[in-house]
This record gives sequence, C-alpha cells and structure tokens, in this order.
Amino acid sequence: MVAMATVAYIGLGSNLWDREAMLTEALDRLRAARGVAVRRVSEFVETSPVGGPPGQPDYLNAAAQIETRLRPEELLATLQSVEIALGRDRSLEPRWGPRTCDLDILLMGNLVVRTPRLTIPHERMHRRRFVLEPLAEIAPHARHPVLGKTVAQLLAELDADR
Ligand code: A4P
Ligand code: MG
Repeated sequence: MVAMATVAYIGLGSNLWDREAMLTEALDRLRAARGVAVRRVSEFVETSPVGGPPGQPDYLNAAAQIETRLRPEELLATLQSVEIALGRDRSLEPRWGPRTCDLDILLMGNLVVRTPRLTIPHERMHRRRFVLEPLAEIAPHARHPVLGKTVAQLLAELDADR
C-alpha cells in the first residue's frame, strides 16, 4: 500500500445473467475490499456491444469513483478477485465477448502506467461512449493525464465525430 490515498475511476460492465445484480454485487464487494472506499457511482446505462462476436447481448455499464491507498497492481488484483467471485472465467471467453462482470481501472490520479499487465489510463477509454458517458456523469472535470483533456471534452469529441 502507498501512504497517500489516490482518487481513481473504475469502469463496470456486464452483459450476462442478471446484469443489474452483477454490477450491484461488484460495487458491494468493492466497498468491502481492503484499502478501497467507493465515493460515487453513476447510473447504470444500457449500451450496445462494441466489438466482440456478433449477436452478444446489450451491456449494462457504470462508472465508480473510489479512493484507494492500494498500488495499481494491488488494485488490479482486487478487481480481478471481484470478477472471479462473480463467476467470471476468462479461459471460456472470446475476446470482448459476453462477460458476467468486467472491472477496468480507467484513471488513477495523474498516474501513467504501461506494463504488460496494466495500462493506465485504460487504453481505449477515450474512444468509448460506454465508458465516457457514465464517467462524465460523476467526473466531467477529471483529466486524462496523457491526452491532457477532461472527460467532458473527450465525450464531446466523440459526439463531434459521429
Ligand atoms: N489490463 C491492462 N490495463 C488494465 C486496466 N487499466 N484495467 C489487463 C483492467 N485491466 C487492465 O482484461 C485483459 C487484461 O487487461 C487483464 O488481464 C489486465 O491484466 P480482461 O478484463 O480479461 O479482458 P477484456 O475485458 O476483454 O479486455 P479489456 O481490455 O477490459 O476490454 P475492453 O476494451 O474494456 O472491452 N461494449 C459495451 N457496450 N460495454 C462494455 O462494457 N466491454 C468490452 C471489453 C467490449 N465491448 C463492450 C464492453
Ligand atoms: Mg477488463
């Protein structure tokens, strides 16, 4: 653990089983996790699947603001243990295919991490409406430390591209 708490943002997505129960349970488990405090949670929004095999069900997506003293690798391990507790088995999934629960670290303070296991900010967050829409609801002014733009600006750029 690191001494100072960092504000971080987590993206949540589910498109299998009871999606709302999945997201609710994931948030409850995050609240109970060591070194993590959940501060704000967006609405759950229904979104069409992006990428992956054709015909997969719609997603329910959300974003959460947390405060954590965990190091990035520790936070990733915490998120992965929640995913596993919710029945996720990556060995059975096609890439970007249906999943009971996907938890991604979107932003973590001003931190920039690029290791084989972990990329922060999340590599694709700035191009994805299903990430930016719920994130903009709870953190429009949060800044992407690499692109130097706020979440609200990134979302406006996506809208302009349509
Ligand atoms: N990893 C690297 N950086 C991170 C990070 N910042 N946060 C690594 C979390 N994990 C990170 O992830 C694969 C590996 O990414 C992990 O082992 C970790 O070491 P995964 O969760 O097993 O696989 P994934 O979810 O298929 O990959 P990823 O990268 O999370 O996929 P995406 O890009 O998030 O896409 N459409 C809608 N509408 N809504 C969705 O939520 N999600 C996806 C997944 C595709 N289409 C979607 C949605
Ligand atoms: Mg993921």
